[in-house]
Amino acid sequence: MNLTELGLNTKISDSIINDNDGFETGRIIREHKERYTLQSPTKTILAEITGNMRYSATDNMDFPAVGDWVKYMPTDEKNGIIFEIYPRYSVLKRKAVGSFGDVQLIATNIDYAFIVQSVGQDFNINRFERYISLCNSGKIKPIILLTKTDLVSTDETNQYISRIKERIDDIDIHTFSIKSVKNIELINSILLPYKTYCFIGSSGVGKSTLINSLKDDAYLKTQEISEKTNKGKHTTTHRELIILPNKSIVIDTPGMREIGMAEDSEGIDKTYNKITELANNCKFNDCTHENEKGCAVLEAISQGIINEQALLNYKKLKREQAHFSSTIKEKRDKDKSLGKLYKKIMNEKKWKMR
Ligand SMILES: Nc1nc2c(ncn2[C@@H]2O[C@H](COP(=O)(O)OP(=O)(O)OP(=O)(O)O)[C@@H](O)[C@H]2O)c(=O)[nH]1
Ligand SMILES: [Mg+2]
Ligand SMILES: [Zn+2]
Repeated sequence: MNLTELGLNTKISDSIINDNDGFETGRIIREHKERYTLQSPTKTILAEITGNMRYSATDNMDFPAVGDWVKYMPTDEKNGIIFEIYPRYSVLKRKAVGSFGDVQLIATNIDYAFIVQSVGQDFNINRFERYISLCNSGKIKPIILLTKTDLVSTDETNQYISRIKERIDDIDIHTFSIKSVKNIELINSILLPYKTYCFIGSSGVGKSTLINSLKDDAYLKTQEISEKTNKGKHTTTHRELIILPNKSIVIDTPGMREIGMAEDSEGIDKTYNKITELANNCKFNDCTHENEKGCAVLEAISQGIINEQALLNYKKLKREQAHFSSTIKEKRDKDKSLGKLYKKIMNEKKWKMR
């Protein structure tokens, strides 16, 4: 295996410095609690970060994530220490669940993300737009993948596709069923060698099943969804990077319940580019597109150019993003004043010790 086979490309190779002083280059392929499995051309290493990295970290972005390229030093054949995370060219992140003003990194240095939903109860266009916004924020090209199409008729599958197209343009949409050899072959041919793909979506939609079908062995654990709730049982618990026989690189992720917007609003604007462009023509600069006179967005809705549901979802995502930005600012201010307080105490201590 060489670095290209691990997904190294020109977007990352420029920042990698090979100074031959005992350091090596690897890619994070699995994340454990405070430990990381990394892959180099010759070794699979279980690594920890340096104490310095840990203490200087201000948020989750400063810790390694699956997909990261790192500079590490092996301590023996199986263990090592990570000294540096090379700059990421793309980042998939969301608002961390249940914590105040923090983000969670899902994966990094990804070229494409398959946003997976199964036909039936899981299908939700608002959620597609959420995921697409995260991809657009993180400079990742989104692809829609509709799974379990064996459960419905071809007509119904086509209806699902039309419903997506009514709301979202400029996106590739693929359908998949594990029961169709043709479908498996098609996905196999779509995946390009040395490119990195991430699979994201709710639990039970068949992410791991699909990835297994592209491998020569059933490597990932899969599990039937609950009969009672019709939902997945959160079978995948770790994010994991896998190199497929077709030389593409895929990252399997655990099913997500919440896909909260992080601080970046450009991703939302790009997802709803029709709305953001039209908003420039609104009479008032601070138009909320609620009921103002001369609102170009509302006008477009009445003409059927924009879907009303899309506008509602756009506003919701924007509100969430704004709320998150203000909590993160509050947190940073708090951290700053805590830092000042700490410095003051330490200074006083120094005085006393003199
Ligand atoms: N009918 C049908 N069932 C499928 C298909 N793909 C997957 N399944 C089933 O759906 C269930 C869940 O599949 P998984 O691959 O574990 O789902 P997952 O998305 O990885 O779920 P998490 O790991 O929990 O996020 C399993 O019982 C699969 O056999 C499909 O194309 N058709
Ligand atoms: Mg899974
Ligand atoms: Zn307006």
